[in-house]
Amino acid sequence: MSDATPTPTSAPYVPPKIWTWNKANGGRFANINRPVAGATHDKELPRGKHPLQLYSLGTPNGVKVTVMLEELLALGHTGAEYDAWLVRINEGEQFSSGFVAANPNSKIPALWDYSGEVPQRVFESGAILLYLAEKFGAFLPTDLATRTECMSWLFWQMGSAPYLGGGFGHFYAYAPFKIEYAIDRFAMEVKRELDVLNRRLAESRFIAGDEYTIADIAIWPWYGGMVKGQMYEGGEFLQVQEYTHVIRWADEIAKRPAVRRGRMVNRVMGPLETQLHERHDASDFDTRTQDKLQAPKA
Ligand SMILES: N[C@@H](CCC(=O)N[C@@H](CS)C(=O)NCC(=O)O)C(=O)O
Repeated sequence: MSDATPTPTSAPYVPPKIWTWNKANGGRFANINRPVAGATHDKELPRGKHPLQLYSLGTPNGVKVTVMLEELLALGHTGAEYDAWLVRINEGEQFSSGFVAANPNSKIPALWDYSGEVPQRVFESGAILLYLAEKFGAFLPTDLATRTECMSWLFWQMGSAPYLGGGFGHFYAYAPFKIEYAIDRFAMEVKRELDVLNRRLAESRFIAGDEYTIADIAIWPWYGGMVKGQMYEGGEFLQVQEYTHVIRWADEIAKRPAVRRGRMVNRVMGPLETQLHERHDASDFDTRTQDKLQAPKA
């Protein structure tokens, strides 16, 4: 801990009249977090040969999109061929002028689609999934009732995951000191969310019904990872083994070849043979044969 890192004191914190930015707040991402938007430096994004250009990182939000693209390719949609470029968010690459043009919110994932007359940017992982599902007519049910169920769960994920990541994950794993109140609040909420999913998956094979959809693709990297004990080292703390239906669903999805490929793309953590930092062609996976791909944890 540096000298600038605040430590908890017994005196209760009283917010000042006007908030000021404490640049050295000691948090894991203090070096990149800031209270203003916009670019910090001029740099264009690289562009490859395919119409779809993805700028991302292998986090749960990034994995949603690479899984979707690999699933589309597995279905035979050759128009879903893509270049995936790595954005190192811990080095502030999301604040380049090129990235901000793709996503004014400066967060991965961001996509440019150059297939039309006018290039289309898409940001927010849920919006990217929906865009690709509509563009290729896949993983989005066509009957109104199931489509609506799928959309409800997709938006549920977009609203709920920040409690898991920004709330529980941040205060349990990343904050410079443990705050019981914050950990309690978010542990309770995440357990409630896991129970919501567990009850749904007790009655349904996939999230929206019998079909695998973008709702599964959105929820799996977050809550599937959580119940498999792969996030924040918080599995035992949250007793994730209780959510047996979520585990059954997570295991089934993890076995899909497209999911196993998609989770490798832009990944910078874990065993080297599970990382494909950039992806420009299907053959990029060849150096890592299927049997070397990380098997889902049992
Ligand atoms: N709601 C956004 C969240 C994206 C997001 O939080 N991305 C994180 C990585 S998972 C990020 O880019 N963080 C960089 C930063 O906050 O500066 C989405 O689903 O696309």
